[in-house]
Amino acid sequence: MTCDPSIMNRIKECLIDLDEECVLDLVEKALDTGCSATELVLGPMSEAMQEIGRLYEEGEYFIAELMDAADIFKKAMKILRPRLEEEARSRGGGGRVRIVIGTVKGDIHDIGKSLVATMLEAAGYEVIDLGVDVSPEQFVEAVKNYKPQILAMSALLTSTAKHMGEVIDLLAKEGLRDKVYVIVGGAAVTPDFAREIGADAYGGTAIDAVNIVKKLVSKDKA
Ligand code: B1M
Repeated sequence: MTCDPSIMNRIKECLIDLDEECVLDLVEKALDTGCSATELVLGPMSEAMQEIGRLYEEGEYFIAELMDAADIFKKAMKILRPRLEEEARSRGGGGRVRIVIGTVKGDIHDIGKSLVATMLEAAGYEVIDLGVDVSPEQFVEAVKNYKPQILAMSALLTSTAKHMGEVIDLLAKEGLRDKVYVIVGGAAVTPDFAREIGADAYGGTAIDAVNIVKKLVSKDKA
């Protein structure tokens, strides 16, 4: 079965229109008719969120609409999560690797970070999710406590992405920088920014994050 592109377009339109019933019905229908959960989340649903962000920038949508959109996205994720996990499991990974993840200080966007956490967990990794608005001190404390192989940070605001660099500096100051790989992502992060702050890798999507972890961990084993 292949996924009908028209159903993907309709999901995007319904999410942009903040029509919850339509999004949830179509997501169920799309799964029943052969769409993969991964392509729905990374395709029409993510594209709709970007468009909603654009409408907000242009003054057509306000915070209330962003919150509604986030609410609908999360409800759709409840339907999609089991399939998303199944699909991530089939891509493989795993094997006693611990990952600490969080959204940086001052930033409460949690949808992308939680999606990355879900995909990593489903791929078989142990994920410790610190949540949102996580300070550099909290990230470093978690590295000390949980001794993860990977520290994953998400940032959606340009004003707060700088805290990722502060976390890396603090890790170095505490003598922990070479004990953990740091991967970064989120709409406010670019590959150049990731290089500038000294991160080990940048992920554009949740799937990238899983692939990066796989690569970093296999480097360790080699
Ligand atoms: Co806000 N917001 N928001 N918002 N919001 C953005 C990010 C914005 C781009 C909208 C816009 O103006 N176009 C803009 C930031 C501008 C900037 O800094 N450049 C913005 C703003 C300005 C704000 C406020 C400041 C608004 C205000 O109060 N005046 C405020 C800030 C609050 C705060 O954090 N302190 C705010 C608030 C909110 C809500 C609370 C209303 C809500 C969030 C609800 C929630 O998360 N629970 C919200 C929303 C919904 C958005 C948009 C519309 C959608 C974000 C989203 O969930 N996308 C967003 C527009 C946009 O991003 N273009 C916007 C879907 C999600 C799947 O994508 O999180 O990017 P994303 O994750 C992707 C990838 O980035 C990647 O994987 C995911 C997909 O595969 N990824 C990683 C993410 N983390 C990763 C980590 C990795 C690897 C990949 O490795 C570790």
